[in-house]
Amino acid sequence: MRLYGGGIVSVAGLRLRGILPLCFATGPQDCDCRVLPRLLPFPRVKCPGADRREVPDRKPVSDQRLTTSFMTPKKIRNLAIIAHVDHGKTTLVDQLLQAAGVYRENQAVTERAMDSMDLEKEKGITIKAKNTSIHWEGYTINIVDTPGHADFGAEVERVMKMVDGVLLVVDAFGGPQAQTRFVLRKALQEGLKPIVVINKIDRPLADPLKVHDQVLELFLDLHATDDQFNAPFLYGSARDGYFMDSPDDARENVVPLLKKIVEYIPEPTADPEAPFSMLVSNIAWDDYVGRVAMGKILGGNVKKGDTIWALRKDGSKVSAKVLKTFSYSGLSTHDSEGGTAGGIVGIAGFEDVDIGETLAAAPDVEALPFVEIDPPTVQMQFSINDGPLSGKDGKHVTSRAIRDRLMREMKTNISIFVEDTDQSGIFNVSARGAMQIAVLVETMRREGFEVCVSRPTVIYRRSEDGTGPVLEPFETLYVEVPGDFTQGVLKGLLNRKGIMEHMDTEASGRTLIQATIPTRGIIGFETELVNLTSGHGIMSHLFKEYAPHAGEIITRNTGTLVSMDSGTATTYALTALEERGVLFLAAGDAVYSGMLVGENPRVGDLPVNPVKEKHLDNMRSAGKDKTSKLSPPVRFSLERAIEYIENDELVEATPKTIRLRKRILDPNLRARMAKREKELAGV
Ligand SMILES: Nc1nc2c(ncn2[C@@H]2O[C@H](COP(=O)(O)OP(=O)(O)OP(=O)(O)O)[C@@H](O)[C@H]2O)c(=O)[nH]1
Ligand SMILES: [Mg+2]
Repeated sequence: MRLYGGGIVSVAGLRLRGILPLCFATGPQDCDCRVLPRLLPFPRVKCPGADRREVPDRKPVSDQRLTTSFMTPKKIRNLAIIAHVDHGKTTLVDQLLQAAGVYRENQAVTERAMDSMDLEKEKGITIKAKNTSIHWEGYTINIVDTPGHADFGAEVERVMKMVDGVLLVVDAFGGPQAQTRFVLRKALQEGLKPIVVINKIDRPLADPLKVHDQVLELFLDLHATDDQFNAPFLYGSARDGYFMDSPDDARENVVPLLKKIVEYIPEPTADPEAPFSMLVSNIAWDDYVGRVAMGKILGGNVKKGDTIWALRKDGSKVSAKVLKTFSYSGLSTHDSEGGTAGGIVGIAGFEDVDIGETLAAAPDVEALPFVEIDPPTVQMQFSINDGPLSGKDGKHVTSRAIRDRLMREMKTNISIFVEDTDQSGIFNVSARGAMQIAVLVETMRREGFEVCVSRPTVIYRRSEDGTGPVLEPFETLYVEVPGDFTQGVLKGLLNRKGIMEHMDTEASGRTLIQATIPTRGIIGFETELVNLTSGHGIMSHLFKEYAPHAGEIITRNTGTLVSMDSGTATTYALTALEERGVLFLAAGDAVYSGMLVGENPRVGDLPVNPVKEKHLDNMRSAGKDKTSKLSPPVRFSLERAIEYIENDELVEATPKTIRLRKRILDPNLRARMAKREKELAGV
């Protein structure tokens, strides 16, 4: 019997806790003691059998995989599906899975099956690139589904070395958007062959031929080679399950697309006779064997028991035995017999291996080149929750736990950088956008962490010699709004230091605006756009350049109501406060001094007391209090809260609540610090 990490176990019907003949290794990567039972004392110790590293196999599920994992490169196609957000990539993968018979008859078909993370399902967007494979007409087609949101662009970058071609999906109504340009540029730079899929032709205002021309213009703009420019086009609907070579062909199924993939995407250039080599493009986790390095095998083959080398980024080389290999097909991951040149494989055995590193049969080979990853542009501070309600609903609250978690994130998420600061318990986290950091905070909340996070700031730079002016990141912003809202949106852009470059009004009445805007100005603009256009506006943006600082941007022209007392909010106090502004909390909510409880319509902070009790001078007035009706409070989503706060404020994120607070809770200290800052600024 083995129990990882101890706990309660049932032995012959008895529930026992504590000293048991258990191995307290944290997983089989630490231990494979077969000589149990062994009496080991609490606390957790390493089992004496820990040095033998052999793991029993789970049998592969189907023989088909056994044969396909050792296919020749001729019969393998590796492709990534890339597009702007929501253009239908994941829905397209659903159709390919169905066409390849992944679902048994009567089996419920999962919508957007590749969006398997909880957060992806809730938000309806893809966050992590994931791979699967299908078998069709004797071919193994490895498919990588990628995210289309700009903040997760690095997920697209990192899989570029894993594939030999891309399906560029473009919405037949919206046409190419900001992220279409970004992902296509990355694919063309890597020399990958594209197939263009004009999707959603079922939409009433779809104009596939116009979008065809727009995509060709984009190819020209991005300096595609002749071969890339002559990419095949397919038209269809991922939702309804058909693709055709021409928009007028009969709408039948996805076979024309599968045929094009096999015919046009090149077979991997991998040499089966060469020694084993692979570039690590992704890291996964297996509960039994720990870290799993995934990538495309560029030479030779690999199987369980082989000794291979990891060529680390810092130049060091370590060897390890392959504990297990995995293949990815249909909706699941399977143990495999190994992998051969051209195929995509997961390899377990290294406790510490990162994306971008090379695995090879011998230590004396050159490390394989990895793709260039764009630098992060925004930064946020993560700190321990030092508020009075700290530790009430989170399991992980210490600085060490937060630091370990952030460092772990940096290992699997190549566009996130974590740095210690000179203040203990405070870490700087840099990323591609506020949404990417918000997803990390949300994930940590769900894992039981409590953290405080600051408003995102952009990462400034100096010109190369360090003497020039301060530079800040700028983006190209694309906005589409119904014509009536144009004026309001232009005013909003101007306030955020946006400079309009191009404006076009279509016959349908839609106005397309292209502007250059500091990244600072984009933070929070999406919410403003939704409010300005009653939800009809859409926007996308793309990093453009570092340029001189554009001057101060005021994104919030309201102040806040700050609690000056701690306790429980009362109906009596909140009823009075409603006249002062919009409230963020309801009666019964816990409050502390320094917490933001509402929005003050005027700039500046107004101290208020939301916990004041009514002085009960007789029974009748006590009854009246209960009948008071309060408007429902504004409850911020995590992303909205992060964009809303100012620099002297923090978002307190715990598993159960999101609170806004002043960075300095003590009102006297806060006032003193504000005064000192003003003096320093010479105001
Ligand atoms: N009308 C129509 N809707 C579609 C079609 N394909 C996808 N959709 C819808 O478009 C929305 C987005 O689809 P997804 O497949 O999640 O798009 P995606 O490109 O994977 O999005 P991200 O991964 O977040 O970038 C969903 O509501 C789909 O139902 C289509 O062919 N026609
Ligand atoms: Mg998706």
